[in-house]
Amino acid sequence: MTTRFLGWLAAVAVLAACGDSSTAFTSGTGGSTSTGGGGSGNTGGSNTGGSHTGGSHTGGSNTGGSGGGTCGDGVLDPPGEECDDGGTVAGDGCDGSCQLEPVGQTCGDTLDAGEKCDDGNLLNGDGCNPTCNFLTQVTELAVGVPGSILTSDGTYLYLWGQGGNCQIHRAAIAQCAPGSCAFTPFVGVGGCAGAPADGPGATAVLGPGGGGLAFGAGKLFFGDGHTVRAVDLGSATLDVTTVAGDPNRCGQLDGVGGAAVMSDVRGLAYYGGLLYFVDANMATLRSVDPQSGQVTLLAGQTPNDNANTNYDCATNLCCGNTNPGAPMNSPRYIASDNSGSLFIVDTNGSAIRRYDIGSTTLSTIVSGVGYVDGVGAAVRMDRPRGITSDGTSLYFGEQDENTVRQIVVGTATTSTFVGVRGCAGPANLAGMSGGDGSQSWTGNCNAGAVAGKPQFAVGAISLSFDYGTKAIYAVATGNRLLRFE
Ligand SMILES: [Ca+2]
Ligand SMILES: [Ca+2]
Ligand SMILES: [Ca+2]
Ligand SMILES: [Ca+2]
Repeated sequence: MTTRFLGWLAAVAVLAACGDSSTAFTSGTGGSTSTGGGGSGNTGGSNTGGSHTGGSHTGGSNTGGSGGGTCGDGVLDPPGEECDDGGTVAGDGCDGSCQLEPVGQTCGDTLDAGEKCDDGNLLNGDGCNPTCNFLTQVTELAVGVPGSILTSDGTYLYLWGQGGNCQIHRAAIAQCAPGSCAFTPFVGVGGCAGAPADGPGATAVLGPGGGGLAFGAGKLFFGDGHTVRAVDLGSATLDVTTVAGDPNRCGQLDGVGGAAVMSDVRGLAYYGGLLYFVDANMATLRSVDPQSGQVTLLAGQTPNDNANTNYDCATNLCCGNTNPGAPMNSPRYIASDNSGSLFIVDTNGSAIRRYDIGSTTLSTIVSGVGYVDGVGAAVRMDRPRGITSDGTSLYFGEQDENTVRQIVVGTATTSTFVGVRGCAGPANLAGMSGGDGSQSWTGNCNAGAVAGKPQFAVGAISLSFDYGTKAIYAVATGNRLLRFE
């Protein structure tokens, strides 16, 4: 491993079951373990020919299990690979051994190789971010996209959740431009009718929720209410199975497959042979072994111990975990560092936490209610949402504040990546092209327009860093698809 910085990856977002100030969405998030490059093994269809990565879209098969994998095949194979951009060229953020190359080491002076920009400072939101890998340029690609939970595999963007008509959709990244990012159904019969049913992707019945998306072990995992389900990417018919949980039971009980019980499955992340997820209602982190179906409680409050089942999810524990001893309040999103750490967004707990898989330790990186940029303990946050990582930093949405913030993990330095806090200007982003000083949108943000800073009145809910395009994609209020680059 080249670095103890974060791994990369992941994604996303969304919100809430109840007690959430927004009513637009109902569900949670998803980490992703997929990365740049190819991923053609992921579909029953064909990859679009063009390579947007410069690397080859050889795709290849997703390797099952926890190990192995081929570096440069465009399929992330953790552990072992922290990234896979579809090639073995170093100096582009992902080296020839598929280890991440930390960014930002020479940021703040002049432009160096590997930097997208360098404006001579370490300030954020001014056209070049403090790790010199984003211009903080914002582009709105589409409005009303079919889903609120986002991830990518380097070739496609995948959407799930609110607005998705009980289907998972996808769009080819290379074909996404403003106004022309076309999503088509990937799996799910659609219509939101009938009980959940497994089977070929075209006929499987999915729920309306959307509790996260994550690639791993040749599958696309998705949270679906009280269950974890998966699309078998190696099957020609994209078969959907239920990995664990019972759609008719709610609560918390470890067990195998359908005997396990969960309440509100959210952020997903795959690492080392296990799929990790948070349960927003139960305020816990759990894992499921995709092979055996074994579900295991890893961290979280203990009152919801494994003796409790059959909770009324409408009234129990939702957003109300006020037990002062509880280590989390309402975790909803995960970003996976592909070297053994999970970064958990505790939305109602106003905290970003870290779970170390090796030592099974849960710790807090930043926490505290408010909105203060700064370092470590000085940082305050509102209600953080979807999260993703570029390998050095975490990026998360402050949906209620209309900003996206950046945490450089090595130093816990937190700053506002894009947006102006509290901006309540027009929701229409048309005409806004970003924060590099060239944007034409001026708006009427009530915080006052700030020269050179993009600002918008939409809250980012779900984020996914795409390694191939070195961009962060986000779904924001109104199912707006944004691109930060
Ligand atoms: Ca690989
Ligand atoms: Ca590379
Ligand atoms: Ca530099
Ligand atoms: Ca700067």
